[in-house]
Amino acid sequence: MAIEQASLTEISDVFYRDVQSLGMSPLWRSTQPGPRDGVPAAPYQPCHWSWSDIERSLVRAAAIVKPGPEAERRALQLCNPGVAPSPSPTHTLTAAVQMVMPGEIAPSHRHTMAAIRFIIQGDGAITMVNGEPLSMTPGDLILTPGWCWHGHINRTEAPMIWMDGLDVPLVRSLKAGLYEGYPDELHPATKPIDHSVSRYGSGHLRPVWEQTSTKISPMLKFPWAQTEQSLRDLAKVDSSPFDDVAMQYTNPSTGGHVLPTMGCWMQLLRPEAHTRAHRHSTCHVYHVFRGSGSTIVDGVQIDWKQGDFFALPPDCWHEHLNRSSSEPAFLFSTNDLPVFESLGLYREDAYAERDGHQEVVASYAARYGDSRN
Ligand code: 1HN
Repeated sequence: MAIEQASLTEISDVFYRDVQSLGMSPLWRSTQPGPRDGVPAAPYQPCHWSWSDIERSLVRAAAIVKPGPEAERRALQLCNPGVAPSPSPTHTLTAAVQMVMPGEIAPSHRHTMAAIRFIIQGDGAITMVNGEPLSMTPGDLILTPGWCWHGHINRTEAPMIWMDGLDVPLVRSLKAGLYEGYPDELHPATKPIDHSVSRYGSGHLRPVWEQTSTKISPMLKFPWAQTEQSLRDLAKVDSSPFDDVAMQYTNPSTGGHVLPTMGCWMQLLRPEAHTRAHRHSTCHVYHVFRGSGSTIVDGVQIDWKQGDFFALPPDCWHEHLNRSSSEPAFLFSTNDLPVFESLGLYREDAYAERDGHQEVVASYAARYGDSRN
């Protein structure tokens, strides 16, 4: 018996060595691609960045580097230790905060990675996207689809600050990243300012001679005034139990997402709103455009105020609160929803216990405060 067992062990050892050397791997020894009980769980931590840290760091960066040959962009990437070493807030999305000082030019380049910009501070600087000059005002969303030439110029008297969101980690994982610098400083304007807003900006009308639908929104800027009005109008008639008054920016040619890899939302949390918790397979990076409140993520409370950023990993339970009794909160967010929808991977569950509200077990500072050190 002992001899038989020993020889079986020997035979299997030889087998495993042989299949490995032949470029094969026994499936029964591979780990499963997800939780074995079929219950989703957040694979990494959420993360929070305060506006005071970001703004102070941008001011310091302005004294150290100028956009141009030494630093193509003066942008600080938001890094979640949960996805390190990727310098990103989630495993699919990059987020950065960029500052362009008066008189500065961030030279044109293009890459296969797509970008969105949400304007935070300043008024009137220009992003040039494939020959279309787009003027920037706080609350505007501006798109830079993949492989479009883009550069930034600030001819105003004040610093211009915005959020950059990109699909860099996703495109990198697909080994589809390509980059090219423009041979001159700024790719020139070939269209009038805000050209695509003039064509499609009404939101519900399009030129009759335009019949084509494209996966990339032909409208490259979504002005704040219209966004705010749409949210205030929707608030009068409807809301979501999980996101309160939330709207997705839409591609006017399809009604779908603005880009194939990134979706964008603006959310109005009404005074004293407290949403029910849910979880979904997508991840989201939030910027607090206006107001203050909290988001409870897997029982951990993240308190946020104007200018802050926070990132939600996939499959975390989360619910939002606006604690003000008089002021609305406006949350901008970007997400990887289009990828999940087009691949048929989107899942969502409502939190069934405690009337849809989680028990708060820790503050973000107590749970993760030291995680960046
Ligand atoms: C980029 O190209 C810009 O063009 C901003 O303004 C931020 C972050 C990561 C990778 C590329 C820009 C970026 C970026």
